[in-house]
Amino acid sequence: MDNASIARILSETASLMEIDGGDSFRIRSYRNAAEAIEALPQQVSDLVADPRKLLAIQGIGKGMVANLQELTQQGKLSKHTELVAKYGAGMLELLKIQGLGPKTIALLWSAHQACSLDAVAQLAREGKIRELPRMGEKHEQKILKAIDDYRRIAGRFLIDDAEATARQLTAYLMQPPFGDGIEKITPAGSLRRGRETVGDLDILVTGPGCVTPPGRQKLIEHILQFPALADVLAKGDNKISFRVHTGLQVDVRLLAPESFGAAMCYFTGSKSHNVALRQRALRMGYTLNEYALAELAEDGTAGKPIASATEADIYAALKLPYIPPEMRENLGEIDAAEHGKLPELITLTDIRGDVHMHTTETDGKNSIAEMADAAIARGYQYIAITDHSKALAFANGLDDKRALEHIRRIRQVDAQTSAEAASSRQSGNKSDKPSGIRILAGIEVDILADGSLDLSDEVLAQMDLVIASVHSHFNQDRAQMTDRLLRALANPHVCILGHPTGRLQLRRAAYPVDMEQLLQAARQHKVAMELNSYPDRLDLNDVHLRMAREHGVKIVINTDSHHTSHMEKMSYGILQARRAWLTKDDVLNTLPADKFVAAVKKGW
Ligand code: DGT
Ligand code: CA
Ligand code: CA
Ligand code: ZN
Repeated sequence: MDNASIARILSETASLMEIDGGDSFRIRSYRNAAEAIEALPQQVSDLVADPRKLLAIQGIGKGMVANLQELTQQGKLSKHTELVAKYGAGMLELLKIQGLGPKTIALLWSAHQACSLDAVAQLAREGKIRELPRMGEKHEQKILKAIDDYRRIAGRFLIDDAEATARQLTAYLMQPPFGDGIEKITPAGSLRRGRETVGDLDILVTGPGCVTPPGRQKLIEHILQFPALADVLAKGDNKISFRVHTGLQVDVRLLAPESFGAAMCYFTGSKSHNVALRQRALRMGYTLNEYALAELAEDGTAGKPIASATEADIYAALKLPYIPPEMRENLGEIDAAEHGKLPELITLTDIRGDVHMHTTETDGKNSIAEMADAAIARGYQYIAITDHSKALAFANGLDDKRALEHIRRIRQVDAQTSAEAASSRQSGNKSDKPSGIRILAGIEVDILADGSLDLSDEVLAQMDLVIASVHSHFNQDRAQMTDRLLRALANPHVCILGHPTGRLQLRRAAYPVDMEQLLQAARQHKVAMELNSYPDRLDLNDVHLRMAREHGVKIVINTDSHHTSHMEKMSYGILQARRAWLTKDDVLNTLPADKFVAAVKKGW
């Protein structure tokens, strides 16, 4: 069982204990342990053998060790199982509703024995929630809306969660002796297309072990032992579908190597790209299915196979260049391919710097120097440190005075790393690791409710880079929010609009805003739009990114890292950029440091 699953079960147990009226001290010990494990770099399963190592982790007390041993050995926790049996799985779903905490749920349970989404929605519609202590009509409406929102997104997963499961399964299958019969394991479906969330995971496996029925049966038996597997949904001759502990469904298909390309093409989708591709095949006298592109026989069936082993073979036989998976949405890509007009999509290696990140000075977990080292390890030429401003009090945001002190410190660390790099060059250091990095002194300044900024213009003027972001008053209407953002864009110090629509995936919808007007203003004032790569955000999304590009507005792809490990999230931003057909030229942080600073500061 991985850390994320362990943390989830502990946190669910804490909430269920709270609903159950449990002891607050014990409840807290479960919550603390869940938080500690979520942030833990090592796997709990590697530590359980030695309780001292567990106890050394802050947040894990004596009472928790036995629980962790039970979780890693049994894959479940009896306290959790017992409470889920008492209240039902519907209770766990209720806990996921925005604004419904354990306290309110406990109230709904004691007054009405409500323990499912349906039951609570029903109570709200009947006006029975407003009658409860400390509740009102407003609460009732909010709960109804939150249940609606939840139902819309339920069953989808963040892209990094899906990818983590894909990696785990791949690593498991690749181990000998089974791994010997496997040549390739690839995710297909929405994950391969880089969609911002994933409904279910489609995994394609090929190799000599997938050719004969007995070989496939052995592999399927082996998959049944996958440690993250929770329950099996369907099992066939060359396919198995199951759910993992997080609730994500996984469809695994075992394929003969000669039809692997056709299967990749079919199961990568999207469905509408497939349909368009099949129509093209038919016009050319071919038929296309998950096994092959084949000649169309007189009777309409598949005749002699034309191409099937690789996707490139299939596209080539259809007289098309290879179309990258991120573009396969039937949004003009086949036409562009036919006319040789496929753009050269941006790649991760085009990125030369990450210019939105936080440090321990506000709500980050690492120092300036640690962030810089992590960026050097990624081969970046520059970063910008952009901590929060004071309106974000819970994040310990900076006022004018602290902001100035902070940029002084950033510049000091910058001077130090430059000096170290120079002396290492002089001493003829021939190591492969690039040393030295430009550390820009920036800020992520809050856009206040009226569109003014949280720090004075004098202070903002001293920054190498200013990101302006909304972190409060999300409930303004469209006109108000648009005016607010337009006012922020008009401030001459603002270089980038941070996470421009404020959505939190699977949790909070984007605030309403006139994107058309926003992009026109961005173009006029030369303010770049951020593509925030954090999987919860991915903001701007692919549709808005494409709009931005059409408006001639430049993009900056950032991670908004609050920890050195977050820098790797850049890849998810790149996927969205590719889905929007962006090239290197559309993205400012593909520029070398000097050019980037000039562009972001003085305009592009
Ligand atoms: P998801 O799972 O909702 O995030 O989205 P996908 O795209 O992964 O959809 P999924 O898992 O239902 O199917 C995977 C791929 O299989 C899909 O992208 C295209 C292909 N596919 C599935 N059903 C059909 C179909 O009825 N017709 C065609 N042409 N392709 C299909
Ligand atoms: Ca899928
Ligand atoms: Ca599927
Ligand atoms: Zn930020």
